[in-house]
Amino acid sequence: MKLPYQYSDLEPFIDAKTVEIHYSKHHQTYVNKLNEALAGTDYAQRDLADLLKNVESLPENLKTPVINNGGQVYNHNLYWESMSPNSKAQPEGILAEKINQKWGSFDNFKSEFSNLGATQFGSGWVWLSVDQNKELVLEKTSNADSPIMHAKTPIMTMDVWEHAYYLKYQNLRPDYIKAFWSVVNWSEIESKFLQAVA
Ligand code: MN3
Repeated sequence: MKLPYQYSDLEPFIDAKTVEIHYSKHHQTYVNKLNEALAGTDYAQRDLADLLKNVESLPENLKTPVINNGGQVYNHNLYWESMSPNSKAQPEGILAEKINQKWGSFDNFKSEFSNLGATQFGSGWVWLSVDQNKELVLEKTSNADSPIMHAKTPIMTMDVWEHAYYLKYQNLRPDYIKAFWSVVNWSEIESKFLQAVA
């Protein structure tokens, strides 16, 4: 996917150099490796979300490359869409109501999401997803794993791999997590929520 903003647009919260290397090197490498793995197969033109939802039905030799590289392409696409230079402080409408119902308040939701990020051991992701009962769920996953592979529809994610924050925040992952809230793209997440429950 094309990055929906310029490298420097998330400054000072996420610095330009980090976004540049993250998008043009890390993310691009996953795209290249996925394309290499699928080249010449019947799966090359399939929708990525569809491949990941049905990853268990793939031929054995494609499962690992699709889980690792396809998972990371999907996860990064959602990560870039989860942020915006035009962030508003909180969600509105039905999503806001559902968050309040489930977690009591937006602040509780925020602190639970942040805590999942701070406690993820090693590389991984934090997710807000819609499950099969159309309920909101918060969870963390390791490496390239993604709720899309487990019958859920992710609507928001935060990358907690070190490459997402190390240049600016070094070992201080909690500072990166705190900064992330200043760039969350709530309008986009609201619209993904409405699609997921429609
Ligand atoms: Mn990453």
